[in-house]
Order: sequence, then structure tokens, then C-alpha cells
Amino acid sequence: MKKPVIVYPDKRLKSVSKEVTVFDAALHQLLDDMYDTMMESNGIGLAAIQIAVSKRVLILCIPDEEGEQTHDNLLEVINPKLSNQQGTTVYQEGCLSVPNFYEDVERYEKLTLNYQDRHGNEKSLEADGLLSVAVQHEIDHLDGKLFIEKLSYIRRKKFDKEYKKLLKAKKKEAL
Ligand code: Y12
Ligand code: CO
Repeated sequence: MKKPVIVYPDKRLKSVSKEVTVFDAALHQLLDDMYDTMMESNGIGLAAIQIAVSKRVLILCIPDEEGEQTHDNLLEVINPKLSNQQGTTVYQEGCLSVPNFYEDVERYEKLTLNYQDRHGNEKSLEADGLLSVAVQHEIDHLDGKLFIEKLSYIRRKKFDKEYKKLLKAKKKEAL
């Protein structure tokens, strides 16, 4: 079932999520709810904290060459650990918790991701390109960090101004 996505400046987005120790039906339900939420919100990635669940769980569904997001491409990642980070790349990032704002962010180009699947099995993959960028963006959520914290001083000021305006307009709209 689709869940509400919490948005900046909600303080819960700053919290460090907890390791998963139990791989049970409740975890599977969380993963299924995250999938529904991400797909119905047109996202390519989502961390559990974005639906207010403080667990080290994230999902990714990177579009294929035709731009299609298929269930076969769904990656469910629990207790992720990064290693072998190499190179740098710049990608225009967006986040369901920071609506209407997209900015270039520098990240590692390539990395190794170790994680557990929904049954607790240990997995490993090599990532580059958009997958690598999205993995880093989502792991940052588990550590209470948002992509806007990686912007230069000037770009961050621009964001603060634009976002303030947006929140004001949304408040007015709700009246
Ligand atoms: C590059 C690109 C994305 C990531 C992390 C995952 N981020 C997302 O999946 C963001 C999705 C997103 C979707 C939105 O909805 C539509 O476009 C219809 C959206 O919309 C608004 O802001 C209104 C914003 C973000 C990492 C690296
Ligand atoms: Co995000």
C-alpha cells in the first residue's frame, strides 16, 4: 500500500536508521509498501525513513534502455555497506522528500555494494552510472543526510530561497 512520503524539513529525515536484525513478514510488508510508494510517486529509489520507518532498508528500480521500470530490475537492499569507491561523476539528482528541486551533485563513479536481501542472504554487486549514484543517494538517507547538504554554499542558498517560497505557496494553497 502507498504510504505518505515525509518531506524536508521534517526532522525524521536527519535521523540515523537502525540495522535490520529480523527478516520477517513485517519486513516484507515494509518492502512491498516502499515499492508501491516509489512506483506511484514516479521515483527510482526510496529509503525506509522517507516513509517514516527508521530501518536500514532501501529500494531502487533503475529504468532500462527503453525508460521502463520493470519489477525484474527492482533491487531490495538491507543493511548496505559500500567499498571500493572509485572516480567521480556528476548527476542531476532529485528526491521525493525534496519535491520540485533538482541539482547537480558529485558522487563516486563506481563502487561495490554489500547488502542483505529480504531473506537475510548476503549479496554483493558492482555498480556504476545511475545505479551507483542512486545507491549513494539512498544510503545517505539511512545516515540522515539529504543531497541538498552536498551543494555548494551558493547553490544551497538558492535552494533555501526557492524552497521557502514553495512551502509558503503550498501553505497558502491549503487555506
Ligand atoms: C539521481 C536521480 C534520483 C536519485 C534518487 C531517487 N530519487 C527519486 O526517485 C526522485 C524522484 C522524484 C519524482 C518526482 O515526481 C515526478 O517527477 C512526477 C518528483 O516530483 C516533484 O518534485 C514534484 C521529484 C522527485 C538519485 C540520483
Ligand atoms: Co532521496
